[in-house]
Amino acid sequence: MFSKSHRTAGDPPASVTSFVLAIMAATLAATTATSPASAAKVVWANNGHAYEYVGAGTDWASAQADALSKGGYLVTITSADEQAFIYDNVTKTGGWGGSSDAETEGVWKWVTGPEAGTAFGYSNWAAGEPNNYGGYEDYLLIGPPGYGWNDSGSRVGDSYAYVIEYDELSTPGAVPEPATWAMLILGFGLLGAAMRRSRSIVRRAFA
Ligand SMILES: [Ca+2]
Ligand SMILES: [Ca+2]
Repeated sequence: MFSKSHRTAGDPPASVTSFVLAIMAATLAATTATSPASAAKVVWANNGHAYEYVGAGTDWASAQADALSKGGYLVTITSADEQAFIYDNVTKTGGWGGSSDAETEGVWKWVTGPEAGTAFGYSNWAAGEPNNYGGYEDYLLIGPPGYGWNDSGSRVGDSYAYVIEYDELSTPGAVPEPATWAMLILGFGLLGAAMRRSRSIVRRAFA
């Protein structure tokens, strides 16, 4: 009797422990495998940033609003290497990027992300661009490889895909979503209860 209880000191019943751990492991595995937010993101090892191509066309302001709502920003391409990575891994057709000359015509700068307010170092304008065609082109539209960047407008009909850049998601999908946290908290709670029950069995045996 005594030796049997003593053997379980500080150690919850194996069946309960393994059950709880199985719930927690399954929850983590399911999140990692099925998180839709991570499916389209690609991480560039050079800066740890994640890039996401959104194929649904929209105007520049709506694209930036969507990027912000997701915790990112319209992409800022500040080196030939970053441009090459995007062409090779994110999109070959391009889309809106985070630059504008809306504030002062002809003065292009980054207006999104950590580079907001800074002038271009690297640029990839297509031949003859930016040309402010029609007098209304104030937003950066990344063109395909071999062409380059164009300035485009934000009128109805100026509807394009876009690229979102994320600074904080060097391992997208690794951050458990709220439902997962609830399951993990439940799991830890059950584990704690099992351990307390085990200790009370031991105390009763000693009493
Ligand atoms: Ca960037
Ligand atoms: Ca243009």
